[in-house]
Amino acid sequence: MTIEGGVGCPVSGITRQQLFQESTGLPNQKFLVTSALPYANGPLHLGHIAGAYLPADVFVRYQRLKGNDVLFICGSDEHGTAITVQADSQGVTPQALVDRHHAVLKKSFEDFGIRFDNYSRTSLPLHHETSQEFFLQIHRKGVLVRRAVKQLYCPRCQLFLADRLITGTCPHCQQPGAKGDQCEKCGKPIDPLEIRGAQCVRCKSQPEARESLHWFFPLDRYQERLREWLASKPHWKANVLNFCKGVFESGKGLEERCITRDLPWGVPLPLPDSAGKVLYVWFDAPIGYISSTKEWAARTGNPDRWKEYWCDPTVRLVHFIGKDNIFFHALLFPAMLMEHGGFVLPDQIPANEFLNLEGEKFSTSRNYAVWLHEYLQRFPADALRYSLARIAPEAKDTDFSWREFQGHHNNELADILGNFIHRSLTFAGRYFGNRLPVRGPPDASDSAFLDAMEKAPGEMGALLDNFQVRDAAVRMMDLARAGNLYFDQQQPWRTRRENPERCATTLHLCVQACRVLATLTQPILPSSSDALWRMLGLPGRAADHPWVSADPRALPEGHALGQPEILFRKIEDSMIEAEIVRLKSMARPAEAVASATSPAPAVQPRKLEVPLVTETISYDEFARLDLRVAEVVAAERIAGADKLLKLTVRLGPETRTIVAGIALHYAPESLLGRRIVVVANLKPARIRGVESQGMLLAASEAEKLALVTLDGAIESGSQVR
Ligand code: B3M
Ligand code: ZN
Repeated sequence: MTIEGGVGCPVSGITRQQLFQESTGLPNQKFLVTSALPYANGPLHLGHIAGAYLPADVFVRYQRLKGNDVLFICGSDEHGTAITVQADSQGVTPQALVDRHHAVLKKSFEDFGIRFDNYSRTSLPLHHETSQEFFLQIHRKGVLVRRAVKQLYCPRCQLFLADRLITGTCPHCQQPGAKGDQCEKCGKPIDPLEIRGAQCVRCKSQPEARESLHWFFPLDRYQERLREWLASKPHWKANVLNFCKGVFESGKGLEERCITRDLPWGVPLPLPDSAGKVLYVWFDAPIGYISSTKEWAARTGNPDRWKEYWCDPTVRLVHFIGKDNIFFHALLFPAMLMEHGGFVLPDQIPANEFLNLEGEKFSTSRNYAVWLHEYLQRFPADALRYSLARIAPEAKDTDFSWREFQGHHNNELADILGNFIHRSLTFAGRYFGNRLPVRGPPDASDSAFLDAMEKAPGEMGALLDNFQVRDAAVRMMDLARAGNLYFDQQQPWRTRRENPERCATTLHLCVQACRVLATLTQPILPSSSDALWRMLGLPGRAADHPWVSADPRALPEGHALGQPEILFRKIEDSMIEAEIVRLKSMARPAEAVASATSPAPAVQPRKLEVPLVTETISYDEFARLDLRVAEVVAAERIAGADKLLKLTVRLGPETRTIVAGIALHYAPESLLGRRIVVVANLKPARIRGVESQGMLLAASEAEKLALVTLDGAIESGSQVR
């Protein structure tokens, strides 16, 4: 059969893959693509997106257009000490914490156009079973070693203390308030048993050293196998190969790893006498790729189908990660897979370097970040997809700046790509009855433009095959740039009168170039590609047509075009300035974060400027105020009001909406689950069109503001006196 790329081809009876395959004549390659499972203890920021998610999504979309069979897998990583510590500090259960964050993560991926085939979570029973089976399989082979490990135990909390639950004086630099994993002052790793005057972070009591039995995975024994295996991957990225080489050659090389923990949260160790023990999070998390695939298979009606990806040696397994996860994906997980047997090993690990933000590192603890879900409330996904593609940290750390983002959008997406499409389609609309004009014999510049159109898909595709999203974005834009140049040189506005046949040829080629661009924009700018497809008057979506259909002959002469629209509206300076102000004002200074764990630094005495206390009132007058404990269950910004947040709070059985002027001081998601104090019997008031049913209490001093919260877990709805 033949495929006419431009005019929507009905996909009936045969699968899209078969159709693509016949049209490309290429063998169908199977890919299993994974993106690192984000920890479900916070939202996603642009650094995460640039590292492990956008590059993966672009790759997947492109491979599908090539007719390859791709399964794209991810999910939330819901275990680990960070999650238990955070849940503890917020007075919620780990499950409640991860439930809340999982929902936010899943939604922001969807809104950003990251199309996983399955987005799972590691707290699911299916994942627990899968990880336990995996553990047991290697345990049965007798390779795991059991050893007694000395650890700090808090008798009061009845808990073996994770490193971060221990505080004391750094044994290296005597800095007080150091945590049991690493000293923030001297940066040296701390052995928790060596920390001076150790205290339990939760209850401040003194922990004692106790022995606990743990299982170790003998990673040291895999050094040679891993080295040989990696030697067969000379084409891998230098950061991955160099990292592994560094590990092999440093000190003792690979060492055995403890793969169990004493924690109340995680995958329970499936062995007798193991109460209170769970699998180490980095043991179960990569198995999450397998359990997410199983969940997909079950959901799509064939529970065994996961094996078609994990157990078929011709499948190419590709792990998209950030550079901080190289050890686990290039060494630990492959060794686990080798030991288990029966699974494919990674075929590629295109690890990315880090993205910085306006010249500084992203910092969740300082709230110095651009959060994806907040970005999406103000700007379109494609604008960010393009800008992040253009600065993808492929070979070195790169920097996101709002001004550069604006430049990418206004000067490239709007002025080059959007402009070319708009001028071509409106011209054809106005002077050719909104139909594709007839093409006459090509002259030299037509041929050069035709040549550029023919070459672009192959060149951009080769870059994408090679994980070079950055250059691929440039290559895509180059075709639009060439289009503008061609349009300017041909001057169709002149030839329209002087040489109508020439004018028709010019517009024919420009519209065909728009059709080519509809395919080329699919991986990086999926919604813009869909919009362009409609403007071309084509049914369905560009995604339903193979990469090879991007051809300057795809549209038949006379083809009826759709309605042209503006694809990219300019982003105003004021929008960008507001973002820069927001970023700076939401960030906490580094000292404030450090001092949260260490004793307060000596502060300069300064003049107090507190307002005078107002006149005395009687107790009865005070008692008229009905103050209540409220739990924040939702929080969002109010469009057009920079300072306001709309909170949904629970007061016992009742739910209320409260509008509060705290947006400059609190990120909405940082409020979820917090217990605050509200005036419950205040007359409702309309603020920016929203009815505010109460008022929250907060302390303020000059520019600062702090919410009144509770020093203990009191039920919402309780009275405050
Ligand atoms: N959750 C770490 C991270 O987000 C970890 C990745 C797991 S991938 C199996 O950086
Ligand atoms: Zn304790």
